[in-house]
Amino acid sequence: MDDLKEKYLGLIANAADEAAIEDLRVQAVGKKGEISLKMRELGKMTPEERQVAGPALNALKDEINSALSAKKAALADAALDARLRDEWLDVTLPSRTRAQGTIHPISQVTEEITAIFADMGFSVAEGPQIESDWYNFDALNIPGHHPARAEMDTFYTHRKEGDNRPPHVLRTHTSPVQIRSMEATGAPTRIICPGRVYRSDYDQTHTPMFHQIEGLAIDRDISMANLKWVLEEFAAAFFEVDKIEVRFRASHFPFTEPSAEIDFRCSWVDGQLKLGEGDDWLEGGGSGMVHPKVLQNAGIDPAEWQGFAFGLGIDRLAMLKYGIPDLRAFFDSDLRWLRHYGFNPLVQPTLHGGLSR
Ligand code: 2NL
Repeated sequence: MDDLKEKYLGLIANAADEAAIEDLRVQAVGKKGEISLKMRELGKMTPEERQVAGPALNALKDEINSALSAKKAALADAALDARLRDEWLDVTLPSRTRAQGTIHPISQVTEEITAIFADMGFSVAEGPQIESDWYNFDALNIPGHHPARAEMDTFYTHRKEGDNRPPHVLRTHTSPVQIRSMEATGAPTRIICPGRVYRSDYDQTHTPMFHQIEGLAIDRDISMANLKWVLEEFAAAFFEVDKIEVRFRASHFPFTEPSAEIDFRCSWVDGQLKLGEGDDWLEGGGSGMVHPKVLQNAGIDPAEWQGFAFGLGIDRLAMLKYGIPDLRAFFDSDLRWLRHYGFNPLVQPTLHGGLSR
């Protein structure tokens, strides 16, 4: 029995892995293992012999079993240690400073605008780019016969032969996102909706896909004065100047009443645009107080709530801020252009760290 004990404890101590441990377990204490066979011999012994050999064999079996599990645990620990050593990674190392790609100016400007409005308490809402005609037009007080539908040069999808439901459209503005958001969360609300929009138009200043950002603030006593302040705060932060004057020009949109075109004070000296000073005005977008019918269509009671909305062209803002002359180049995917106008992907635009460094 001492020989058996020495043999197996030695083998267990030298086992290389968990598979070897399992082999040894079968060999020693498995059903047909060496110790088990010895136990079967107990039957042939005299009662006196059995009284000595029985407990001794049981003790040996226990000892081998605990040696097996101790070695198994030690091997598992060693395997884990080895894995942790292999997979070690120095997370304190700085990132690579020369990244492969650059951030597209439209993504950069969208992030900059988002940072500015987030600071004023607006959250970002997104929605589908393929819309029903209800969300894109009717809910916004643009009925079927309204010239705005034709003016928008809408892209329509096809219906199957015989399906007379109105076709879906590629959204012509991000307003449908605001309708969906009002339906979902009700009033009060403060959101901006950046995203791709589509109109069938292509020349020096128009591409069939472009980017818009709309803003919406609904509460019990929101006014055009709040709108003007928000736009002035936005423009000063975006163009990185101390102060900018906003001018409202009377306008008309079916979804706002009253409606105003947004102009920013600027100067052009030697072809160089400067914002916040001078005697010129730069067209910035459209705005107004949300039409009561639009609030109603979005499930908000216009007797209790009112608010402003505005729409800005992201691509145009990017061209103005970064001196990009041709709109169409935005979507050419020319690597030389992208490297020239692109932004460092490791620098996030923030109000405290700077928008465009
Ligand atoms: C423009 C004009 C505008 C809006 C967008 C809006 C959205 C809802 C309700 C009312 Cl849900 N209005 N959006 C309002 C006025 C103007 O955009 O020329 N954008 C570049």
